[in-house]
Amino acid sequence: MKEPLLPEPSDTSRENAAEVERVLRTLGKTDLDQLRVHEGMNLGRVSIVHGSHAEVIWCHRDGHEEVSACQYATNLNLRPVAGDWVSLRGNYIVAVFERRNALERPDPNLRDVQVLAANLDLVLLVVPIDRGLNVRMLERFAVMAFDSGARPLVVLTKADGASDAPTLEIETELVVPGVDIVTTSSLSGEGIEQLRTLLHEGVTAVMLGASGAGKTSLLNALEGSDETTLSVGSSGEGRHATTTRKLYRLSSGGVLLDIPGIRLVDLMTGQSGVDETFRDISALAAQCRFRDCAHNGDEGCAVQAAVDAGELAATRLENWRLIQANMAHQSSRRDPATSAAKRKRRR
Ligand SMILES: Nc1nc2c(ncn2[C@@H]2O[C@H](COP(=O)(O)OP(=O)(O)OP(=O)(O)O)[C@@H](O)[C@H]2O)c(=O)[nH]1
Ligand SMILES: [Mg+2]
Ligand SMILES: [Zn+2]
Repeated sequence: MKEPLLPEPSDTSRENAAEVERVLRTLGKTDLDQLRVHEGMNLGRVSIVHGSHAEVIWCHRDGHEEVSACQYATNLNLRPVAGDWVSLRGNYIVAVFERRNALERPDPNLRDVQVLAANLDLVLLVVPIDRGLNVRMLERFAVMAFDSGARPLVVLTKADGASDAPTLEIETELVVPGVDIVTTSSLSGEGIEQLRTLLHEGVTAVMLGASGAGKTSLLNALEGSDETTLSVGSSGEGRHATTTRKLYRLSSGGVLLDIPGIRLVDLMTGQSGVDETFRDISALAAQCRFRDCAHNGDEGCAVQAAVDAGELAATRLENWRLIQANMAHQSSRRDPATSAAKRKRRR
């Protein structure tokens, strides 16, 4: 029998590595997350960010886990967000691992992109149906979700208050073709078990929706927890019950990020997300005579022809136009050269 060239690791260190891996899995680590730390450092995942420090759930080398408020090392490579994997030395975050994807929107003052959450498998588009379906909102959220690179999933909420949920589900399918839909009620418990099944170990999900859509209520229904929710005003909008982005570990094994409601006007859209959300229009556009067809009375426009033939809803094209206009507006505001040029022209 040949002697092994290298000594086998001792049983205890093997066990501990397995225990560390087990803890990281409960934090949502997947095979896609390549996390290697240097000697003397520990691995963790950011659960909440409070300005100058972050709460990190992390794992000792011996496999026991801890939650610490961590400061940022000087020259930290990235500003951490909820969902980030980090290297810790003591109570300092010394490195943020490269993100495999991220949910983003522009900074409210439009100077920079704001990262809402990182390293996601699912983006739950949380949309209430107790006052019918807000198609424009769903479209915007879908575009944002597709742009993140994670898989979108529609979660219709407040089904207990909906007049005709089955019809609204069909309407939803037409807005986001090919995206799965779960209809829920945090009040009656409808759909909650189905959601639990989807949020198994290895899945990190973030809830994207307007304030008052019922995101935190979903979390409470899933976990039997008691996080703050607030009633919705007559406009249907909530009052920002949730004010921080926070990562929760679910009893179903998955990880769920609850974030404050997003206002429709804050939504950023990217072209690839628009193309995914409006797959019907993208497919038709390939048949237009001109590659840069604006589908707005252009000669040989296949999209307009489909509307005329009753094969594509005119409102669908109208919404597509609105999103394109909004995108152009946002990118011109983001790009200082364009804004300067505009200001000049206005003078
Ligand atoms: N009838 C009914 N009401 C619901 C349901 N889910 C949530 N609500 C109510 O909707 C209101 C807003 O719910 P929240 O869970 O706070 O909404 P949110 O999306 O977390 O809102 P923000 O934290 O502000 O972004 C609360 O008054 C909830 O009781 C539901 O399934 N049915
Ligand atoms: Mg909330
Ligand atoms: Zn066209």
